[in-house]
Amino acid sequence: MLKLVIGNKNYSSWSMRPWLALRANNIPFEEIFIPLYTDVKADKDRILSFSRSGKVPSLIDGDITVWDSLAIIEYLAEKYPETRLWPQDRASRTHARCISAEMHSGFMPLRNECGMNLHRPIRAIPLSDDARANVARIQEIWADCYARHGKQGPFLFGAFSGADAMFAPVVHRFRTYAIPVKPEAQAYVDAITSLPAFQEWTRDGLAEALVIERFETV
Ligand SMILES: N[C@@H](CCC(=O)N[C@@H](CS)C(=O)NCC(=O)O)C(=O)O
Repeated sequence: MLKLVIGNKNYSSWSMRPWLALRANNIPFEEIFIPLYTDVKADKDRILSFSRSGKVPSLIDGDITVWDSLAIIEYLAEKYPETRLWPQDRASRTHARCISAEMHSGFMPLRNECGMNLHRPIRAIPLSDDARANVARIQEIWADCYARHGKQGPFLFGAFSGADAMFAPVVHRFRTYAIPVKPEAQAYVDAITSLPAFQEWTRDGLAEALVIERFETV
């Protein structure tokens, strides 16, 4: 069976992505949980035993290890083509890959200022101009996808795709930091928050007792 190595569901937005891709598609997997940011050497060594990057997530499929969230989604899309993790037509698939890569490699101001923390009381904070520009760009992406594919379903490309797995964690950040969502992007936020897999991850994350003080100051 596939094994997915993940970190704290409360804090680890990168772990959430492949977990959602698997769960939303009912692909069975064993979850290997390693607490992050504990400063316990044994925890770090355990992560390193799965991936020399020292980071989670990692997917283990027999003798194949995939140690990056987007690479895992690519791997799953190849291994399970019936899941349609990428859209069928080339133009939409390219678009899905572009926005996924944009999310994967960018939006650092928003990420740095609004770390994922599910149990943080919902409260707005002042955002830098750069983070506000990130918020605007993300909503532009959602609204553009909705205009193109909204008739096919509520997700970015109609049905749930790898792009949704990539963007779902940021929906949590919008919620936790009370970031206002424009009406044309709201349908997408509603679709993600209604997804059973998203709700399951959120429930699990909220139930986690592990608190990492340095993430609790924002
Ligand atoms: N590019 C990687 C980034 C993974 C990453 O930064 N993971 C964080 C958790 S969200 C991590 O493992 N941090 C542990 C550490 O730095 O000790 C991916 O997308 O999978």
